[in-house]
Amino acid sequence: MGLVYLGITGDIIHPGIINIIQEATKYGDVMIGLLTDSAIASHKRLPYLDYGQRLAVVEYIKGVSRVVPQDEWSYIPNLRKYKPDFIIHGDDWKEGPMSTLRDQVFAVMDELGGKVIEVPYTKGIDSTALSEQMKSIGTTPEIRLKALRRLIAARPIVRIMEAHSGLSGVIVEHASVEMEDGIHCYDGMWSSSLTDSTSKGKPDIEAVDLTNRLQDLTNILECTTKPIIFDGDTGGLAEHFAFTVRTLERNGISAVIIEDKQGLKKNSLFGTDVVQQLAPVEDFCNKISTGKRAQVTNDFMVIARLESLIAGGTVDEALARAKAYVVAGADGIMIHSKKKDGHEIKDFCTRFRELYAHIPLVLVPTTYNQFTERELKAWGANIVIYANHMLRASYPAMKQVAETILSHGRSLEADAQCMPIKQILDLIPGTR
Ligand code: SPV
Ligand code: MG
Repeated sequence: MGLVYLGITGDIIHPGIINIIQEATKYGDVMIGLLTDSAIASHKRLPYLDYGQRLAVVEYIKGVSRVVPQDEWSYIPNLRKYKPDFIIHGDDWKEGPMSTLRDQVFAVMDELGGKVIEVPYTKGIDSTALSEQMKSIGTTPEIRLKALRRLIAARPIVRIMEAHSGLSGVIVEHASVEMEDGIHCYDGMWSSSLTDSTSKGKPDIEAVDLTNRLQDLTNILECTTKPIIFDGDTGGLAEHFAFTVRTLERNGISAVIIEDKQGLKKNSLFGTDVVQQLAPVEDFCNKISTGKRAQVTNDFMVIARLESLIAGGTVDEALARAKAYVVAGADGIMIHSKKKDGHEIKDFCTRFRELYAHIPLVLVPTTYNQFTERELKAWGANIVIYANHMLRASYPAMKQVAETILSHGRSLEADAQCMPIKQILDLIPGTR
């Protein structure tokens, strides 16, 4: 009898896993390598339960002798560390993206003098399929709210996409692309003041009130599970901001970002002719700390957005404000710029990281969009927000179809520019 290693996520315990554990006990003591949140998030969506909750379940499964953390997606570092006599795995890894890892595991076990045991995959049950079913069940405000902090801890960089309606939320929720390093998907949604107001044909001047914006949010909340960051504009008066924080929190929103402008708020990406006044530092600090005092949970985040660079200020000025906002209790900093070259943003990020190793840093690379997420991460960013792309994509597509129908006096020619009726009927569960 020897030591048998089994790596699992342990988010959904199903008969397929119990079957493998039972099989493993025939070879010796079963050591579970429980994948950490960051190991899972490097390849898939974040598990529903955090590591501690999963550990509490897995260590009581009959047949399990010991549970150790597996910090990487690959089993190899733990195989080298614990040198088990066996590793056991379902035989479903023979094909598909896991097959490379399988080859590596065979090579390492051979080198260590151990064996690989493959058990027939339990048909009809696998955690990926179950996770898809769980998505259709939905989430709770509490789980959704907490998810952003978990993602910041688990992902190299958290990827957020704008959503302004239920339908754009559905796209953000489900969009995924299989890449060499795993499945890429969006981690959450940005509720943008610009796209919320534009989709109503109104200007982005804090004119669309909170009640109105919450109606859009409710539609998104009803058909998605991923965390949401709310664009809180200036936050209004501190007294109003306290109410906004509570309302957002109650709805399961993870974070609000407020910007340090004063007077009539204009969108930051306007030309240089629009000069926006910055709020006095103490006033904005007071707003941040009023928001922090108002929140009920420990997990909600108030993120302070610096408009110094937009207003023509220097990186030094922005850093001075960032320090004051952190002292006032900000859970994160967003630095904004409309310059294309990204120099000042990179400079700010590097210097901010020298001051604060762990305070989350948010970037909105709408103008400096030549930089990849990998590069922004290297500068020190934790969250990247694609702030308006769903709305900007939909407008030209709708306009083109409207004009095509006008120029032909019928809709036949526009069909190629539209999704098929069958597809739209299948898109939303329950339509058929
Ligand atoms: C928004 O999306 O409304 C924002 C980001 O505030 S920006 O438009 O870049 O100012
Ligand atoms: Mg905005």
